[in-house]
Amino acid sequence: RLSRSLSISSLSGLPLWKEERLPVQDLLLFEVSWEVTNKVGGIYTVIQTKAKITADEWGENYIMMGPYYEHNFKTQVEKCEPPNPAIKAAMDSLINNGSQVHFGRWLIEGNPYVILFDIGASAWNLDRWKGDLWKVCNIGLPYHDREANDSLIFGSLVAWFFKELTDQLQDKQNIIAHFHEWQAGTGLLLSRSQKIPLATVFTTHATLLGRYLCAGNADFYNNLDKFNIDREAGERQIYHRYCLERTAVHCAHVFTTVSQITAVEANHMVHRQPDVVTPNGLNVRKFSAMHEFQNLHSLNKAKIQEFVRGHFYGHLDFNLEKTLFFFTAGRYEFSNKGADLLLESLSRLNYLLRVHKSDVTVVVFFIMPAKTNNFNVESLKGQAVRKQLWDTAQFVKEKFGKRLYESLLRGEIPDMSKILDRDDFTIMKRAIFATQRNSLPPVTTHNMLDDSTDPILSNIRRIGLFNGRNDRVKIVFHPEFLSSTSPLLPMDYEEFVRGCHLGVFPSYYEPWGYTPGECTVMGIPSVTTNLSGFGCFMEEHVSDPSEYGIYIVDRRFRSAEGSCNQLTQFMFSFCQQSRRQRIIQRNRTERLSDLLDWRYLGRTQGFRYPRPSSVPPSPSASLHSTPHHSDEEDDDSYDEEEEAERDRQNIKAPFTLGEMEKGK
Ligand code: G6P
Ligand code: 1S3
Repeated sequence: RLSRSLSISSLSGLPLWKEERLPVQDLLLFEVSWEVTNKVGGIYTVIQTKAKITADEWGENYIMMGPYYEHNFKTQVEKCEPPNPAIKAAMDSLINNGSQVHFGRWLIEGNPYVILFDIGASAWNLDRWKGDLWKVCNIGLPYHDREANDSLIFGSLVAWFFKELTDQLQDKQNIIAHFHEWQAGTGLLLSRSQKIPLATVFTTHATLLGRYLCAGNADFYNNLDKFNIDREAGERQIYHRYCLERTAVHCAHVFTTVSQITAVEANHMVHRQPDVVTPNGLNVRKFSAMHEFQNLHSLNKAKIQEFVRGHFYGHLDFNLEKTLFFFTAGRYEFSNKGADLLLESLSRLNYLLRVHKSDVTVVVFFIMPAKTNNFNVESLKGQAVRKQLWDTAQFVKEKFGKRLYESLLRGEIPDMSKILDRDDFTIMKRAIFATQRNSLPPVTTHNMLDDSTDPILSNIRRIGLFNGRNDRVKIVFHPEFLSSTSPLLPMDYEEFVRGCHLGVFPSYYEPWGYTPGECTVMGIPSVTTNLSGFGCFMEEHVSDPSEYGIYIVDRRFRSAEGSCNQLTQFMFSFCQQSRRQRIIQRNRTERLSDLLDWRYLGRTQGFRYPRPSSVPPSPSASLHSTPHHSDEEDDDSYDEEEEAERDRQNIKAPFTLGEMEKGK
């Protein structure tokens, strides 16, 4: 496998290198990130999903580097010896000089090798390494900034390792080192300052200033060229971090970012135009049966319905078959992730559904971790009440079944009005009485530590969406990541997404945005914005994204009021779709997954999905267009393969990137 050649141009996109081809066995590729085996945010997803295809291509010459945490190592890594003697010798050199370094295989798809550095065990070097940093680039780190100090220890260890490794290799193998984000960037700048012979790549997934300025409600995109960035960083007390980031950016041979919009941001916030934009992908698993993901939607929706039965006990005066599940999820950055816009739009959606006397109910889940004191009693009680009703129903059903059976054995049809006795009715009445409640179903599932100042709760209080009987929009704020072991909503994130109808991510600051991408590969429609890398990518590669279930809110050229109305309209139109239209739309959404597959991402340039030839699923424009559909909710006769085939013939071109690949 390693005898294959690697075109460097596919890595960097630099015209200078276009013709140069180096054999893979002469290269070692290191990927350095704070999130290797350590889940903090979106970078973990990038690294973890890319591992398989990279390991397939690079084999044993691909190694990741990250910080060592005992728990992560024990639960995610299989310890082993480094097969490359030079790597072993370099590690031994660090270990013999008082540091701790661990090697193993990360137990994810692709099984990549990882080298993990113990930050705590090397902390005794901190003062000396701070002095070294100051000497080479005049950046001083304050003692109280733990993250910056850890970044320096990590970076110093990485640079030291590379020094030892290159001494060992003596030019026998060349090294490419790819660093992610400012925490890992310190290793890059220290390696460069020591003139270690590495080819370096630095990828930013968000600039420090971009994140801070947007979270502070600055009119960011209209003032990109007007900020005094040094002053802004100083005022936010992140000047030293910003210096580390900017130095790493300028020291890298190749600078990349994850989207065009972040490329523009980087140009202003760190003063370097990225050499290449490398969009984020996913490790897409295709089911052999085309409808498998639709079945999974049904199965998982049933689990969410169970939760809703418990949570809204005593208030289940809405039809669960006509209830849609929307959700938003991610890091709890209230305005950056667009939770502010979503809440405002939900209040308008509630109004629209009410005045149109719609029979549709929307339950909206907010999955964003905040500080809590665990689940609240009312939510737990809801699930207990549901369970009790279920047990009662089973008990009565058993009795009923037994009596019916006996009577049939006797050759009699029983008198249905007498088959249950007084006790049975008493049990059932007691169970129903237990569902009486004086309070409204809670809007949050947990006891919040900052209840009175929490931004989601404060806004719910302002707009008055309290899960009242007349509200058509109900809210469930689950301030903790989902887990299949939860006593409340026992589902993992993937199952939950599959069971929902629409993901809503109206972010203001989102360099890429994995959440809508994850929805897409599972065939779940989603809302994104033209300020997110994902939204811009879809606009570029799909002729009419909303036809494929990708709704892009314009947050760039419209006022906040305009964006809010647009989001409301998207959601309202979605609520007007029939079940059949939703099924068709999900099929189309899932067809886009090739676009987000790491295997094809490098080849998407110039590729554009045409508008589907048959039904425009957009409900407002197309409620009665071809192919003729019946509005009967349970009509599942639509044939997805037929439509895909029709599109293939109309387009006369590879319909998916996968087909394009096979045709090569
Ligand atoms: C999937 C299943 C169908 C089910 C449908 C419900 O497509 O294969 O059997 O009817 O989901 O869709 P809905 O949008 O109403 O949840
Ligand atoms: C960042 O993580 P975040 O959610 O803080 O990096 C992600 C991976 O590139 C990206 O998807 C996201 O938009 C950024 O914001």
